[in-house]
Amino acid sequence: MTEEKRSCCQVSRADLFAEKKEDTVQVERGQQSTDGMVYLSGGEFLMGTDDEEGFKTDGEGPVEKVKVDPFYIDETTVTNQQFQAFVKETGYQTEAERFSWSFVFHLFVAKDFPGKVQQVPQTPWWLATEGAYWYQPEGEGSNLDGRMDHPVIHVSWNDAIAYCQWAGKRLPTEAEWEYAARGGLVQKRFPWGDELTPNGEHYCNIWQGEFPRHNTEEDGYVGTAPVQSFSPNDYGLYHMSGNVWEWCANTFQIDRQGKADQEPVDGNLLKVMRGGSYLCHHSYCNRYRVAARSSNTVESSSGNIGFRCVKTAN
Ligand SMILES: [Cu+2]
Repeated sequence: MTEEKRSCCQVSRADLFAEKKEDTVQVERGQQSTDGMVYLSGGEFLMGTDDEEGFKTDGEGPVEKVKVDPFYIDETTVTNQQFQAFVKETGYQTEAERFSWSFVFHLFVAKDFPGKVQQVPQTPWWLATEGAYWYQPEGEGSNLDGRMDHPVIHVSWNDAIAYCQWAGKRLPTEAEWEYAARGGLVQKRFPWGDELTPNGEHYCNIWQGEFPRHNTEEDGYVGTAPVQSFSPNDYGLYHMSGNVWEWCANTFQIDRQGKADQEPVDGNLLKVMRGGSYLCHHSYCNRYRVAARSSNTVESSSGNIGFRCVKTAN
């Protein structure tokens, strides 16, 4: 995995010096329900890919038979609306708030933005933006008007865990995530098949045009899209490719058998992220394929990372 390949759409707090305020909130369980979730019966499936275009250095292969137990999974990623309900009830403060900044893609930061902005050296299209957090995704002066049905962003793995705790749910394991994303199809590139745009139609929210400056918006979006836009896969799940990266429960290991544990980065474990985001483009990262993998530290957050929850079925 070269630096350039890694960096187009993934950025980590470990890339910059960062200090944060202590957490004071104890999250308690709220109401529990399986509304908006799909029941999946589980079973064996073929995980990963041995395809030429797959990134061997990411551990996309070898293809292996993996079994998952029955579970419920959110049809969509967690929305701003849902996350707001969680925050209102618990007073939870996200890590972006405690660090007082998060990573925003450069095109979304206002030219006359009054706050502090710091460019990430290797990935100058990522700006550590003062005051950016889920409720004001582009920093001070921005808001969620018209975006309550968009995925919540600027949430770290730790934030996602806190939300899950409150919702009586959990993050999917990587295997559960991929099983769900494949929607019953066997060894296809995308949740809907092998072709990116069947009949010229867009099935996901990724980048078109010249990264990182010009997005032609052919799919209708530069940034996040509402969580129910585009067609769901055959399991009724939306945006398993594109829109926002989704946190998974497990620690990232190149070797999925667990023989080669990933070393912590600055003392932080790396957690798996799947699905790719609105910034993914074939020429740069090609990680909107269903077998593609990425990772990040538990306290990292950016404008293209979100999550969905699952629940064990019993
Ligand atoms: Cu990408």
